[in-house]
Amino acid sequence: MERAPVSATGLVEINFDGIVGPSHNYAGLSLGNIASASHKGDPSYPRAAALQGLAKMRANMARGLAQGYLLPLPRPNSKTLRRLAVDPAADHGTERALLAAAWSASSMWTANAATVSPAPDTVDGKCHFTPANLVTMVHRAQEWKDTKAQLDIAFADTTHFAVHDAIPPSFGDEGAANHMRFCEGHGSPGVEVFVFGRPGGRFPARQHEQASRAVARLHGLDPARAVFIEQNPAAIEAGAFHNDVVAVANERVLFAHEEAFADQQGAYEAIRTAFPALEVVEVPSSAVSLAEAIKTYLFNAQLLSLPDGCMALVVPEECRESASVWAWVEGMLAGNGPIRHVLPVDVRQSMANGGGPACLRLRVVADPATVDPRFLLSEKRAEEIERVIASTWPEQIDPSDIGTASLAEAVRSARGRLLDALDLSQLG
Ligand code: SUG
Repeated sequence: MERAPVSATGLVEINFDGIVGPSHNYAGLSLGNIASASHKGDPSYPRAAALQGLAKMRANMARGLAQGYLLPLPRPNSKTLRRLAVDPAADHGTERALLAAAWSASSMWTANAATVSPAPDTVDGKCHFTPANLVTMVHRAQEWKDTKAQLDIAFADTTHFAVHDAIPPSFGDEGAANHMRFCEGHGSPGVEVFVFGRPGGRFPARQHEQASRAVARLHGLDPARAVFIEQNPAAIEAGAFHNDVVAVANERVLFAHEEAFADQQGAYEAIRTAFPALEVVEVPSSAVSLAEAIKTYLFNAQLLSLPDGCMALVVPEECRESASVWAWVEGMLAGNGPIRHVLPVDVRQSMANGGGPACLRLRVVADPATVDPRFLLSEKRAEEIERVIASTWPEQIDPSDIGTASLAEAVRSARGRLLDALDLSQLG
């Protein structure tokens, strides 16, 4: 198999996907996330969800790309239940929603786990991580300490990595979902772009400008190579609760919807000033409306550099089912642009909660030899993960199952089996 190009420093992009946890369910917890709201109360299929995610990881590994994973967090979260004084058997109203929050498998969306600044961008030459505080949503605000515990193990080598605490509230930080990096190659110095929202609209602006600026300072970025741009309030209003619902970047390419940014041309200019080689692939609203882009998650894609030097876009299957999106994709492929392949993937269980292929992964640039191997996927580990999921993940969860002692026990024991299989029981 051809391997991903290794830079002179041994740095490659490693995608760390979140393994979908055994309590995956549809509780309608995320205001402003249209898929989450519209699937509220549907039965969920955690086993199928986790296997879909694993198949995506395996497909990328088979393309010769380095692949890692992060583990599901402990659920139901007894600390959250205790701190909010929630009755574990609450059966209606706000208390029921808080109960569901403590059961959420939302850590699967690792694009919100942290912001990552690779070593070539930082003043001390280390790769920096800041876990996202996710303070806007109660079910997500409980994630960061347990996420950090995993980052501390996976990236324990302090000669190469620095893992910070989350930015304190009240500045909301949602991590890599609102961060893009431009570079000539993953191992060369990059320009980092932070996209924030301004509060005041119908839906929460989940990324605060001051959180983005604090992350850039913490990571020791060169101010001339850190760019801050505002997300289009109309995009947030239409359901783009993170920038990665309307834009994605890889190396010198920005793939964005025409209505992604508050000042579209100003945003391109600001990036180009710091990174003159910028190549923009813009999808006009006349070809794909903002609503259709959000429904299909065309931009919530993995834009990958393949070992042969081509770029491929891994999009949700839903894109192929949309006449306007697929017509645009076919036209784009027939042209001479930088994106040479478009590869649909089935992550429907995650999509129904507003999480596409890009939400499910955290991009890290590192030499795999410096990462704790227990977080790196191999075919053997994929088989073990698959075995545990197939034998212990609940097949179906109905809304009324949330809060029951029997499901709590099944979920805890399934996660425990996975930790044991991966020799990570210390995360207990
Ligand atoms: O935070 N959905 C997640 C989806 C996160 C997508 N991530 C990126 N765009 N990078 C969210 O809104 C729904 C949970 C529920 O309703 O049960 C949820 O949390």
